[in-house]
Amino acid sequence: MPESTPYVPPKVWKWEAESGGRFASINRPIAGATHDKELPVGKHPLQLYSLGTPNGVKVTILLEELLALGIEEAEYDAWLINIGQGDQFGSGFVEINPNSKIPGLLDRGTSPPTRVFESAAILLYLAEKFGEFVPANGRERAECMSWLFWQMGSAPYLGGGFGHFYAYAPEKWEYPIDRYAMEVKRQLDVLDRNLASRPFLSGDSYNIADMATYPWYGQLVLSGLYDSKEFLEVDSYTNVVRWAQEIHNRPAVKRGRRVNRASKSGLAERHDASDLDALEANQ
Ligand SMILES: N[C@@H](CCC(=O)N[C@@H](CS)C(=O)NCC(=O)O)C(=O)O
Repeated sequence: MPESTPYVPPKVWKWEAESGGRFASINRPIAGATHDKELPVGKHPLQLYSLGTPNGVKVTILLEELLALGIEEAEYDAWLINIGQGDQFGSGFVEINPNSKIPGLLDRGTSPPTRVFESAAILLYLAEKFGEFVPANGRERAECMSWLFWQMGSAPYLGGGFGHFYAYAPEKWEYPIDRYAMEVKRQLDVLDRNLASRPFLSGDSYNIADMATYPWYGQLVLSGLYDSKEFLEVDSYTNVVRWAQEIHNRPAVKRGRRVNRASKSGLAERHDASDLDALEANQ
C-alpha cells in the first residue's frame, strides 16, 4: 500500500474548499443569515421551526405528550426547515436561533414573543410552562437535569463524532472511528448501568430527560442509527433496549416521530391534531 503523507496544519487555517462528505456543502466557518426569508406563522401561539431529526423529534414528542394529557394550549404549528437546502440560514430563522440549527421555537402567547433555541432549553421551557414532565424540585429535579444535560453533552460524540466518521465522511479512517466507537459504547454502558436499577433515566417518572435521550440512544439501539447495529453490538445493552422499546411504543411518541418529515409516513408540516389523526387513519 502507498504511504499517505501526514497532514501538516498550516499556521493559520483558511476556508478554501469543501471538506467532502455529506453536509459539506452546508458547513461554513461563519455565523449569520445568508439570505432574507421571513418565517411563516400559523394560528397557534406555539410556532415550531424544525425537522424530524433526533434533535427535532425531542420537541414534537413533548408537545404530543402534553396534548395527550389534554393540555390544549400545547397545540402548535410545526414548519419544516430543510437544513439540506440551507433554510437554517434564512434571516427569519436566524432571528429565532442565531446558531442556525433546528429546532427553534417561538412562543407568540407571550408579549413580546419568546424565542427559544437549543433542544433542551425548548424542552425545559415547555415542561415548565405547562408544569408537566419535569420534577418541580429537590433531588428528582436535580437528577432529571443531570440526565438532560448529560444527553446534550454526549450526543455530539454520537452524531458529530461517530456518525460523521462512520457514515458521512468521504473515507473510512480507523483512528476517528475507533475513538468515537469507544466513546459511544462507553455512553451506552453508562445508560445501561443506570437503567438496570430504575425504569426511566432519572428514576420512576418518565420526563424530558427520557424524551431528549430516546431519539438518539433509544433509536441507536432499536434501529441502529448510521447502520451501526452490528458494529456497536447494540443488542447487548439490554436495559437500554427495554427502556427504548417502552418509550418507542407510546402513542404520543409515535405521533411526535412523524412530524416535520417529508415522507409518506410523516407530515412535512403539522398545524392541527387532525393532521396526524388523518395520517394515522390512512396507515
Ligand atoms: N445542540 C443543538 C443541536 C442542534 C443540531 O445540531 N441540529 C442539526 C440537525 S439535528 C442542524 O440543524 N444542523 C444544521 C447545520 O448544522 O447547519 C440542539 O440540541 O438543539
